[in-house]
Amino acid sequence: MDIASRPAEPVENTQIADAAPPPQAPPVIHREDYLPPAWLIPQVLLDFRLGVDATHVVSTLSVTRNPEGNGTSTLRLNGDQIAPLAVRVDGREVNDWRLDGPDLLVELTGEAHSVEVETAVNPAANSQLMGLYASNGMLCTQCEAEGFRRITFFPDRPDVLSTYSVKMRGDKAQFPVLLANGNCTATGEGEDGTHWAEWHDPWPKPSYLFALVAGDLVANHDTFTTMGGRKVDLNIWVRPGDEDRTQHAMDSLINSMKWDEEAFGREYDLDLFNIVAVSDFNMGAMENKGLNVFNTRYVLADPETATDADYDAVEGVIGHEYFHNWSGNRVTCRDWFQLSLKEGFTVLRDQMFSADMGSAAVKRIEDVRVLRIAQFPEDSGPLAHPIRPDSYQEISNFYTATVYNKGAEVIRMMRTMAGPERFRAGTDLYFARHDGEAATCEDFVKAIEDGAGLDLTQFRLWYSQAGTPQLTVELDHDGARTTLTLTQAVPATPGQPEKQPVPIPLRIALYDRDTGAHSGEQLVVLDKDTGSFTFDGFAKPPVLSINRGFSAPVAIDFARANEDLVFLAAHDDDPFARYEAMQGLVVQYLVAGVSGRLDDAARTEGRAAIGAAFAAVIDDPELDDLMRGELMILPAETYLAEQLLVADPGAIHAEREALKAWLGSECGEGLKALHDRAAAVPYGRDAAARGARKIKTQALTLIAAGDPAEGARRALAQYRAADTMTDRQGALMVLASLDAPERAEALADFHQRYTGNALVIDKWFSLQGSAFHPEVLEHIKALAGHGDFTMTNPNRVRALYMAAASNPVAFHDEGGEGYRMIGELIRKLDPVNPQTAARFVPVLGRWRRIEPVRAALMRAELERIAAVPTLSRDVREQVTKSLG
Ligand code: 0A1
Ligand code: ZN
Repeated sequence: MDIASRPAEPVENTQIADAAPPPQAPPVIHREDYLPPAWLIPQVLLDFRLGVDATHVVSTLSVTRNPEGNGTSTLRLNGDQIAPLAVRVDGREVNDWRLDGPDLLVELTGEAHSVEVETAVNPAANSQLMGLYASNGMLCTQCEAEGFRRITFFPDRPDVLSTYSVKMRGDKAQFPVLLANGNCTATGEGEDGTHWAEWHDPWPKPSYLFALVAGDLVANHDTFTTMGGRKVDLNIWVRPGDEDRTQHAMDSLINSMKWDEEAFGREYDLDLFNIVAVSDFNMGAMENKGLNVFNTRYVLADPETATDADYDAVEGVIGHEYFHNWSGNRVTCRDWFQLSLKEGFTVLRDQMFSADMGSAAVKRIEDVRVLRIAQFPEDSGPLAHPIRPDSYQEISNFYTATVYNKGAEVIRMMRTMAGPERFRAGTDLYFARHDGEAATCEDFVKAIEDGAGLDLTQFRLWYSQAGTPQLTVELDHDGARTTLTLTQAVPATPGQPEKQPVPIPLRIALYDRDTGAHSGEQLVVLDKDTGSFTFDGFAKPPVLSINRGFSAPVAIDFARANEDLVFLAAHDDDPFARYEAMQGLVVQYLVAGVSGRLDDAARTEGRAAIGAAFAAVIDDPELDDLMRGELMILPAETYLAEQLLVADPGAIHAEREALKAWLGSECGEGLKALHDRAAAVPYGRDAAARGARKIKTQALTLIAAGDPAEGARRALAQYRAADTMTDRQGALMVLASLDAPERAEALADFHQRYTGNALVIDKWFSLQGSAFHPEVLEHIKALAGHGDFTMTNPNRVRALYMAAASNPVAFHDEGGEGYRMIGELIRKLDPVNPQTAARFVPVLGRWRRIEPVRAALMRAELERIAAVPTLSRDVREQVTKSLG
């Protein structure tokens, strides 16, 4: 039976249920329990006989006793769903090995040995996509975090660094291209149509950075000469037919290599850099040494099939993986609790790179939006954890927005406090000090402290405490003196009831109401529960611009007059603060609305202020369109829910939609003019043309909210005239939410036009899953039965169901249908791909912050999942914590 169609629920028989052992809680691993490895593996030889259904692996480890280890004679080699076919020590077969659960234990008497282990795996049956698996007839690996142990037995922990030599043999017709880490050192022909290749990676690395790829692939090839004069061959490998869609990825790679030299002094260290695109992948991409493996989504791009946002994502992920070569590979992590050491820092580096490649202002706004939508809810829910967690059951569950995005914000704060030059001195010291090592977050902080000359004693709390600090702001004006009083509270989170104040660096400016100007930005650091800062020289109360550039990842509670927000939205010279003022205006209004605090007069006043600010944004000739587009984006419903202790998602949706409709008609003429102007801008990849495309769809969304018939008419025209995916997808997105005849026509055309192009068909699923259409749940059910839907491809599963789970109309359906749908998905997907299944649990885990009727339904769904006795460790951990 196909694994995906196994019955998901236990048989309803109380006798069976009673007899079944209770589900076992997976063991908890604690950061404090770290012990150095007992044995080191300076060298690894791997010999692969490749086959899609059966791959045979011989691994030869040179094993030496670690002088810093505990002296045990037992060598523990981790395994996961593999069995040893043979074990040899110093060339002689031994039989006294034992299995301890999934691990292989071998007794060693001396100080250094050669240990050889044979295993066999079935890549075609590997639906988890961890270890060695088959994707579209090719073979590839994913080893981070603990996938290497699904290929061969090994001390699969990041502090065991080895040099790898790999030999692989396989059918030449099936696998014409054979790739591994490092450089190719020899190739040859074998018998029966086979061929082989040997690869050697001179840089010691942990097992999670191992990679192998074999398949029928073609490359876009280029070269890059490093600052030290090394000529590097660059290849982007894709399936034949996709090569014309790789140029943007190649340009992004070359830009990344150059940028890392200039911004961080980091030079590439091999003669070859390979990227391979695979269509079945659990995450975005993987930084394996010299052989990055990418989800096709972050490689393939052309104007016909990729939106401008997709182009940006390709650039950002290519940069991210490339930057890992130093922040992650040359300096790696001692243990998985240190994940943010490489991820937080590398996200910061990719954010800085993208900012330098395009509009820094827009990039900052986008990054903060992601943080608020994805990380803030995580930090205030049952799965909250510090950027350096203290414990885990399944490490895959800790590749989170907290570790990645809050991790980046924490390092960004150090940069803000040090200034760019001193921060660079700190990172230079970090790389010099720890090159070739498996380091800790503490090592990083110490290097920044020493190199940048900062005292980060108290700042370390950002690594150990979870929860988004809440900052209350008061501004008093008395005579000529202005006093700013700041109060912080770090909320309690699971396992951390008491918190200490953290240093919060805030870039601020005070605007003089009469002149409309400020006399310079300042950095204030609040490092106590409460602090006051005084300013002289203002005849009238100044207008405060605070947390400029989002200098600290905090939530701010500052009740202020609409008039001040309108002023900042129009005048602030910090683009982020301008966006923030616009958001603040809308958030204040919508939150008051859903809380029943808006009487008619306040509603009229609130709308008038928002309408005036919007009209100014639409008309402001000084604004570029990319920035105009940002200012026109209304706060997300999840972010609005985050402002409330207990949220009613239905009320939030209704209030936000009502504002959209009001804005659409109030600013209708301006929006139509904007849409017409943008539609006349010819195609280009420059900022002006991209900006025009961005506002085109923003305007269309609001026009459709105000006047659905006019919206549908314009959307269909935009769809038909589209010469880019940006315009086509934007138009289809608007149509997908409308109950209009144009909808079906455009959706059918889109599917037919892009049949066979998986990434675009993903968009087709996703657009319908995220539509605010009254029948969206029926649509999603029908799509789940569509011939193009499959549970085995994570991109397709996410396209439909992440869209559904993030769509308030579908997910928060009053009857609980959306919760049941996601619960059922988790139960069905878990046996196929637990890592991807576990990603859907946190949305249900938000139940405590949702009104009681829905909360009960969400909780019931979590309980239904928890009752499955065979749950994976991944889903079990998330569900248990979400219920607890
Ligand atoms: N290190 C990668 C993320 C990654 C983690 C786990 C994976 O397993 C499926 C894959 C990729 C990054 O930060 O890009
Ligand atoms: Zn990363």
